[in-house]
Amino acid sequence: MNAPQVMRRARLELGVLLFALAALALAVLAVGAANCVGSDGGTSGSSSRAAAPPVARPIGPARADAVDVARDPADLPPPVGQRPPQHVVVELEAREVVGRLADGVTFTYWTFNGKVPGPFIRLRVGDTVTVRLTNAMESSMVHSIDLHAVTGPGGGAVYTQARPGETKEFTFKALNPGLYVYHCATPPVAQHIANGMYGLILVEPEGGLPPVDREFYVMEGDIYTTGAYGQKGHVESDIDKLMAETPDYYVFNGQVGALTELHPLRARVGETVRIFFGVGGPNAVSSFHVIGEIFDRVYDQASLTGPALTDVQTTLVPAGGAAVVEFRLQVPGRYILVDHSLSRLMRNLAGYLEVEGSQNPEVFRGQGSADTGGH
Ligand SMILES: [Cu+2]
Repeated sequence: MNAPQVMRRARLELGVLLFALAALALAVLAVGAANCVGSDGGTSGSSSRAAAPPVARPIGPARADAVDVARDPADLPPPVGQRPPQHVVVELEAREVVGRLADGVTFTYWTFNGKVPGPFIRLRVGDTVTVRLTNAMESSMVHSIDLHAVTGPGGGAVYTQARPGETKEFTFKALNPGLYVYHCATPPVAQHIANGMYGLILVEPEGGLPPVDREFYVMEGDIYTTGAYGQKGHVESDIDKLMAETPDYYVFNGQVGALTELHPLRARVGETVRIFFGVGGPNAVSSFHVIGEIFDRVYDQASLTGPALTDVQTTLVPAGGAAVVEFRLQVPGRYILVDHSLSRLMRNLAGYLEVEGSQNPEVFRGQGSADTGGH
């Protein structure tokens, strides 16, 4: 054979060999798949796993020492007021705490200062800010902070990776007004956020925001647990569900019932209300809506330096984003804060705004007694 013939022959033999190997591999896979289905009723393969109903895995009993981590939505500092830019020191502590997640369910949270969301930080544009983060001695993980209000690498995370017992700090100048999310930025970042490490920082524009009667601080998060939704006991974070973006719980202010049973928002007819609303996530996007109200003004994407949108029903807030909404109260009763992806309401994602005051039949009236539900 001449050289080209040798090459053709070699290619032919290689082709036959590869074909035989491929056939063998397919046969092995087929036998393996058959064994999986045969041995456990079809729950091993990835496709059959998706179709299987959720299985409650055994978990330990709920922890008796669990605390409420929910941040009261009325817990935020007053407006900065008319002052020149100054140097502000913000002290935060990363703290791992066992908290009540839902009725009969406890969860190991990772927090800033023991509550979810972390403290509401309030500044004005032009302030110089030193952020000092201490990681509690009892922590099991490294923690850090990335503030979206920061101009600089990592939003501060490059200087704040703190081991248990360490304190780290950095300083930045608040150049851009707005309402910004902050969060832990230690890998896996999504897990640190899902476990509760997020909050809001407001950089007021020069002259501040227009005065209102009441301000509230509300954040939404999604939580991934080793138990099924509602399964009673103590649960930890579940990395597989986090990777699949299939949360068990959606929460306002850290835990189920935070803004209904523990800390409902309260106001009176005739008052103006402002809600600073953020999404810690890590993954879910929120369609924020208040049942029975219309937002008179929405600072879309929490941009405070352009004109606000007016007369908005539902506002879209991205993961790691925020919005500021304002409205005036004309009619007493219970208004329900929801994410209008309403399957999440079926997981008890809701908050109450309880409004007291005189009836206003010109604006709203009915016959018979009112049913407080809706939607
Ligand atoms: Cu962390």
